[in-house]
Order: sequence, then C-alpha cells, then structure tokens
Amino acid sequence: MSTIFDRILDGDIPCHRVFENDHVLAFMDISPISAGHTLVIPKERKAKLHELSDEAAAELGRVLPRIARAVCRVTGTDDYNVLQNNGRTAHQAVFHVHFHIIPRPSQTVGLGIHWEPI
Ligand code: DGP
Repeated sequence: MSTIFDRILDGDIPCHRVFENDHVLAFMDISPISAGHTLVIPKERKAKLHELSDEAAAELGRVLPRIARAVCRVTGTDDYNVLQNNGRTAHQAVFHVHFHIIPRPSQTVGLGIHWEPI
C-alpha cells in the first residue's frame, strides 16, 4: 500500500528535510505537537517496525541519536519523547515506519502555549 511518505520519498510532495542519507530521511511533522517535532523514516517501504530488514533497522538506530541531538540543538531543549506507532489500534495513521522526535520544552504545554501563573 502506497502512503503519503512514499510520495515524500519520491519527491512528489514537498517536506522540510532536516536529514537524509541513503537509508533514512528526517523531516518536520506537518502537524507538530511542539516546535521541532521531527519524523524519521527508513527509505525501506515497510508499514511496521518488525517488518524492517536488519540493515534498515540498524541504520535507523545509528542515526536516530544523531538526529535527536540536532533537534535538541535547534530547539534548545534536552527533553523529548521518541514515539513510534504500529497499526491502526496503536494510532498509526501513516503506514510507513516512522519515529516521532517530539521536543518537550519546559515552559510550554501542548502546541507551544505559554502558561503564566494564574
Ligand atoms: P502516526 O499517527 O504515528 O502515523 O503519525 C503520522 C504523522 O505524520 C502525523 O504526526 C502527521 C504526519 N504527517 C502526515 N502527513 C504528512 C505530510 O504530508 N507531511 C508531513 N511532513 N507530515 C505528515
């Protein structure tokens, strides 16, 4: 089954690319939970994590910390979630393996809303 991420990989629709090599692409999420919310995808076209080849999985494991470091640098926070959904009941919406890197800056809640003491 073809997904929107296939179209991004094929260059048919644009994305804000932040990292790319022969095996992995990282780009900004179109609906960010926080500023800097980044998606990391293998170029191998598989829906779920357990379907990936050892080679694709190893390369993802190699570059994820590097991309997380860059996200920390540009957002100025060291706190973040790494989220990875597999299957409809696990809230996967795009059926191409992807990791979310979601920065968690200390002064923001949700979509960058700044709360002052009430
Ligand atoms: P998930 O629920 O884990 O499958 O999350 C899919 C994510 O993909 C969601 O946070 C929004 C993002 N997304 C969906 N379509 C596009 C798109 O066309 N471009 C970009 N940059 N992100 C997309």
